[in-house]
Amino acid sequence: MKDELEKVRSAALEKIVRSPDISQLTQVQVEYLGRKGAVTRLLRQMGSLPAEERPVFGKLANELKDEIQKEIDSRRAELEKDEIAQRLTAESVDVTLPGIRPDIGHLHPITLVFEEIRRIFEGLGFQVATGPEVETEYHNFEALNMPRDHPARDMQDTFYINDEVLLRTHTSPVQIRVMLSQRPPVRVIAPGKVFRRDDDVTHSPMFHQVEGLAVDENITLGDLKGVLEAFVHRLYGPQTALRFRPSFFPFTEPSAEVDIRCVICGGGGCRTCSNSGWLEILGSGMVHPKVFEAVGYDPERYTGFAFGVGVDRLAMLKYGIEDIRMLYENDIRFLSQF
Ligand code: 2NL
Repeated sequence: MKDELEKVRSAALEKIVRSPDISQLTQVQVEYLGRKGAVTRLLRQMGSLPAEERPVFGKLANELKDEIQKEIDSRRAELEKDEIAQRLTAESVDVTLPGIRPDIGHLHPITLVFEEIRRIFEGLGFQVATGPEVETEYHNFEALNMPRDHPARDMQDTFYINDEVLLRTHTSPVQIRVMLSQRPPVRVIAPGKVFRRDDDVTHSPMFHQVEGLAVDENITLGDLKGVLEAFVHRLYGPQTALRFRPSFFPFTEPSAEVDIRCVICGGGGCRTCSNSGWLEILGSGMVHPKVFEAVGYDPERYTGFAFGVGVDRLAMLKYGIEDIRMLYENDIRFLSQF
């Protein structure tokens, strides 16, 4: 029986040290110390021994049981330590590694310039008005003193939907709608997309415009000049020189175009200003009495000024964009620079 104990002991100790993980160690524990385990069985067989041998054998068997239990506990502690060490290596995070930068969106340069213009005119007491891009001939042309036979109407190469419906060629019809729906005083700007049948290196069939309109008693050309000067100085800096040149539009009288000192060369002459030292950025004038008549305003009582500015060109000048097509291709490498 003692030999038996020794055999069980060496086999058990061997299996304990060789257990590669906690689950196999638990199996070894069941195999030796469980209800049907080898040591348990030996203790049960004690009854068949002569009475005088029982205490000695019982003592040895219980010592063996304790020893195996002790070995299992220490092996378990060792395996647990190993497992934790392994997890620490496997799951460790190097906090010094550079992070993965998420792609974030950018505002389009046209949007940035729209926002800047809006902020400037809001500061001058103007409100933003919007309206449909698909317009009637009436709001886009008739009400603006351009009857069907008016030469300015062929000057504008227009996308027609049908005889009376078209893609707006300017945002003036938004202001016509504002005047039709409210009495003076009016101070609005109308930003948005406009459409003309032009498509070459410097023209796009869709481009962006902001128009402005102020109507009240006693609005003068001086008000027009003051507002446009404040606008240019806030957009391009207070050192920017302006000049007003007489011009013609069917919807204003008198009319003036506004040039600014070339923001690229400072007036010395370059490709952008065609060596003139000036850049044409705005058309403007005093609202024509015929326009007031069309919207039911009394031209004897009210005067007003209006202007229109192309936003695509302003954005190109502001950000040094040379090719207008960059604005419409939506190339992420271009857009992410703003
Ligand atoms: C240009 C010229 C201009 C207007 C737009 C306007 C609007 C109403 C009444 C009278 Cl409702 N005028 N708008 C006036 C003068 C010029 O734009 O070259 N834009 C880029």
